[in-house]
Amino acid sequence: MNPPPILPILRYPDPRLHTVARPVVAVDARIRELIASMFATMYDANGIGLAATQVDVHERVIVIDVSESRDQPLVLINPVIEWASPEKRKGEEGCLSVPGIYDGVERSIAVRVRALDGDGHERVIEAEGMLAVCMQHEMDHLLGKVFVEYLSPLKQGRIKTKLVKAQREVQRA
Ligand code: GNR
Ligand code: NI
Repeated sequence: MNPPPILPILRYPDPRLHTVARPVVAVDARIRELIASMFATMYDANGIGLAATQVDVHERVIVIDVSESRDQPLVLINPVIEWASPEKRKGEEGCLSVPGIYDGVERSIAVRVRALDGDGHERVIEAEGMLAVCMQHEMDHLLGKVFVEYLSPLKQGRIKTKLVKAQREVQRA
């Protein structure tokens, strides 16, 4: 078996990040290969999560690892939020698709999510802390939503300008 390829990550304000992902129809070899590539890509970029949307695949697949040791992989296919705590907290977020930008976003402090795992088995995950934040951030990606859309239009505009400029500079180099 070849090592899974590291995939290019779409960068905000790429319009493809606003695509709504479709449900996975069957957890087959193609999906398992996508998952392996997504983990390789996430670990390579030192991220704690990655949604398929970010690698330009518009199907409902998420990989997560919030562990310090980078050895607690979690796969969420066709995830549904069954319950979200009414209590919310504002925490600093970043995104591999919005490099170098960090800002506060309000999220439910706890969630219960139903999803299929990498073997296609249904699982229910109860999460709080960083895992709860990450699951909500990744499920937003599958709906075409990037965390900066929670910020003021002024901040969004500044972030767009900054990233477009940075992208132009790396293309010139
Ligand atoms: O690596 C990531 N870190 C992070 C930090 C705070 C809140 C959310 C995240 S998710 C992010 C990886 C990513 O962009 N996933 O979509
Ligand atoms: Ni992200």
